[in-house]
Amino acid sequence: LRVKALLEKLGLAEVNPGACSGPDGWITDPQGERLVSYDPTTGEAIGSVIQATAPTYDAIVARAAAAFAHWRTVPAPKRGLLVRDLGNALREVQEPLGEMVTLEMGKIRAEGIGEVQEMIDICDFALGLSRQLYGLTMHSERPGHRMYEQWHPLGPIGIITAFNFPVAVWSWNAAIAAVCGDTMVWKPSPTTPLVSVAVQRICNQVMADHGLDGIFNLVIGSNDQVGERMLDDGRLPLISFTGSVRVGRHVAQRVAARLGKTILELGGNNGIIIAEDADLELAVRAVLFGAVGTAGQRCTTTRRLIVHRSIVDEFTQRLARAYQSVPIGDPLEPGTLMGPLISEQAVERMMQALDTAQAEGGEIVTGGRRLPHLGPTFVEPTIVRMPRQTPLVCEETFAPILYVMAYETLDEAIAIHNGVPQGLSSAIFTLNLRTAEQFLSAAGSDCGIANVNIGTSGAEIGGAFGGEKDTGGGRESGSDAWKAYMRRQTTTINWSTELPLAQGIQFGE
Ligand code: UN1
Repeated sequence: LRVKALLEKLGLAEVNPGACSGPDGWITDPQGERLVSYDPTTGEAIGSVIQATAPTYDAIVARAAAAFAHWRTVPAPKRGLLVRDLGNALREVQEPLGEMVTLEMGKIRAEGIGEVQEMIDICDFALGLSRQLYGLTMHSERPGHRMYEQWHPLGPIGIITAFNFPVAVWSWNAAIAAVCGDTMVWKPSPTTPLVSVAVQRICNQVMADHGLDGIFNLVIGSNDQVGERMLDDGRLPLISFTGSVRVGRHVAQRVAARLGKTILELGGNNGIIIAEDADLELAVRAVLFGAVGTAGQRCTTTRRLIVHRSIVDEFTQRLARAYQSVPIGDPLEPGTLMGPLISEQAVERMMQALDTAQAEGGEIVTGGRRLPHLGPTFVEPTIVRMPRQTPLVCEETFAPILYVMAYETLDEAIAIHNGVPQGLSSAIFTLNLRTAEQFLSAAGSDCGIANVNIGTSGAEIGGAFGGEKDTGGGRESGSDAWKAYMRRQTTTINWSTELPLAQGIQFGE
């Protein structure tokens, strides 16, 4: 009953048209295959959509390209108003949309609503940004010349998102891209089609209110019919991809083959160093949120703890007690702190990782079991004490497993910390200024995000979000991440009556 009410509030009650956007209505492919969305908590089907086939994909990109021809000429501050109204529309549905994220993805209600808050925040940010797409002015070496750079819209862009932040990651891209003058085509995760339909419906309304269409477009479809075509589609100068390192590598190569641009947000294997002088109370709380929050399914989830040998036993015990009191269950129930994993396969992968961990000398400190009485997607959050950073610890397993390792010197801790292929988020807990600054120095953390006395997850939208190495190098969201969505043009204007050449070259008389 509750589900029905939720679907009705979001206009999803009769979703079957599903597949694609279009302000003049949804396109249903007669040949499209039905995609069912399941509630990971109960395993029940929530609804289904008809997926797009290649011809519909083509039509949607053509629509985005046609809309771009107009949208790029609208002044950026005016483009900001569209995004302002998108943010306001999201405010109105924050609760039901957040609950829908919870229903379809399984993160707890507070985090579902927090995800929509992240969408609202980025719309506010983008509105301000629409008056701040600054280019630099340079002093020309030639008299009577002026030199500057301007930022132009890039084109229709492709956005491919993952299940774990099914709508917020879209919004980081979409809100910024829209004020930058780009139009876009969104391919959501096949696991979370309904929230994307809900968001597209909101976009359609906001576009219609502004007399616009074709700026925000949704295409739900298979990799074969949609995903791969996006990678090869010369009409999309930029593909922003969030997902695994394995798929990200493929995306990077395919898009690079046509000299397209990518923004890659791939895996993380985020570590926290706990120094001997850390505020342990604070650290326990931060690790708990970082490692157990979202059932360990954030890119920024804390997966590794590197603890000073003198406190590792005590800290691990304190943390284990906190783990044992985590309420696990229905993510829509108030009080629940951990919901299900996204699928039974995810549970399977977690159990395999735990077997490997033990084969590599690890000891399970707490957790490690499935919770079949709650359902096949429920597990205990797990702490594994590792003798060292084994090959398994260097991998990202998208589940609530935390590996604990001990260190003696800060140099050793940083070496362990940086000794994995990924480089997204990192943190240190210390009250010592020198220790903190060493961690933040050029010889410290090699990640895109480095925190002191805060955990690895839960970044604000105002900063640039992304990471190095296998994480893919992309930056999204705040700071100057907008530049990736525009093309830079360097301009020199000669207002003199002479034609001096740069570098003092004399050519002819
Ligand atoms: C992700 O897991 O894909 O910093 C993104 C965080 C969130 C975003 C996570 N703001 O944890």
